[in-house]
Amino acid sequence: MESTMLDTQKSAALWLEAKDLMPGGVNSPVRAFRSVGGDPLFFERGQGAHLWDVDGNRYIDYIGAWGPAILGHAHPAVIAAVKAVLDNGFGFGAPTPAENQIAKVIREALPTMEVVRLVNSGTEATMSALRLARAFTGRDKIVKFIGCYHGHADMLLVQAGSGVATLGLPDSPGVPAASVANTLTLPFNDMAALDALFAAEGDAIAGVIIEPVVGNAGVLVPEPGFLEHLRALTARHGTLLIFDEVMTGFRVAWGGAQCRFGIEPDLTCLAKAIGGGMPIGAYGGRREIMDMVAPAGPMYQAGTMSGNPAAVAAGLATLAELAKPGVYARLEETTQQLARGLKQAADEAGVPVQVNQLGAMFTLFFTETPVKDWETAKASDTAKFGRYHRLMREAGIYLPPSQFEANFVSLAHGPAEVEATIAAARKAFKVL
Ligand code: HOZ
Repeated sequence: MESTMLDTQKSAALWLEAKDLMPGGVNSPVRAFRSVGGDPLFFERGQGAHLWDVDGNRYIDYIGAWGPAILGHAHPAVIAAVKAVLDNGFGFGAPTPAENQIAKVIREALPTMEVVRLVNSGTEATMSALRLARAFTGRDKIVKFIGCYHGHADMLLVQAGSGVATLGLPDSPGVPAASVANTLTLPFNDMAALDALFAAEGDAIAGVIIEPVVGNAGVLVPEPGFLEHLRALTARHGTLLIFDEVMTGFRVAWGGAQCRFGIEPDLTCLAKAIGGGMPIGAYGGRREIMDMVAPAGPMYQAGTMSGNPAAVAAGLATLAELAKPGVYARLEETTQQLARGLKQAADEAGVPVQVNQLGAMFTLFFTETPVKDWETAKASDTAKFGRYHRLMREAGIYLPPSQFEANFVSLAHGPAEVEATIAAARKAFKVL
């Protein structure tokens, strides 16, 4: 392992303590750096595109709180909006005007979400959307794609991406066989497999859930026609199409992946960016489907913290910034420059990589073969990724600690950050 030049003594001491206090020392698995080596850093503060660890080292951040920090950390408008509501109390377990406002903004951006229910996380959103698909269709089977991660509800912990894939875990113990008996899986981007499954079981499938641009296997971009075909097939069989836009919503475009690709899902799940860093989630869709949700209808789903004023205020302030003209063109341009620069630096050093990018998300895979699904993603050289991660960390670039996660770029990343990141990568590629 490369020698550590940064002084990270305070992080090291905290890590020692954390390992005794929390499972694996963390509150979410990939944070433990198991697949990249080295000890996790503890952070004190974030500002714009930067993070500072407890030892005072500064990093350019590409995790972005795993997606929510699309404006950069501690954006003044978001801080001010949250401060403004805190004096009035943290939540009342009752309706507030701000909930109407955020539902209107979401519907304006993603018109397929005619009716919106706020929840507290992406996991809650996907879990509820699938219950709703089952309630609406009266069918039990659901379909997910291999390498997609939709949170940690029992029925979805099957061939999942993100931390499950990073740690190479089998389908999780504690999930009863009965909970996943109706979960069918398919390879992403494989139209023939999709056709075969629907020919055999289409009329028994309640819903298909998909990350329209996958972030949780690293970034996988849908091949032309794949999402269109999925839409047509699900419509023909009366199966609901659920877009998990927890990562892509308000990130790859103002209207998310569905707007970018011109596809109308029946239900959509959101989280991350719509809370600007506060815990939030949402699911929504066609009125006739959402009318099944209690108390409008019989499908039960509830939450004490749902729509809490601080999260909604942070979300509204974030969305107001994202609604400004030119924002998405800027995000795209910055991310493309970064992706191109990293690829060029790797090519110059003779290191085979693939860089998948769409909107403000990208992944650099250490493999010669184009990456289009989980099979091709997992062929990446994860040991090399680990070395790259450590070298970049030493150079002050903080990347997601897994080959199978997306890098998130924010509006606070500019030419200086792009240049510094490519320069660090150029040095890293030379010694890999
Ligand atoms: N599973 C999340 C990323 N895909 C990680 C969340 C976290 O550790 O905060």
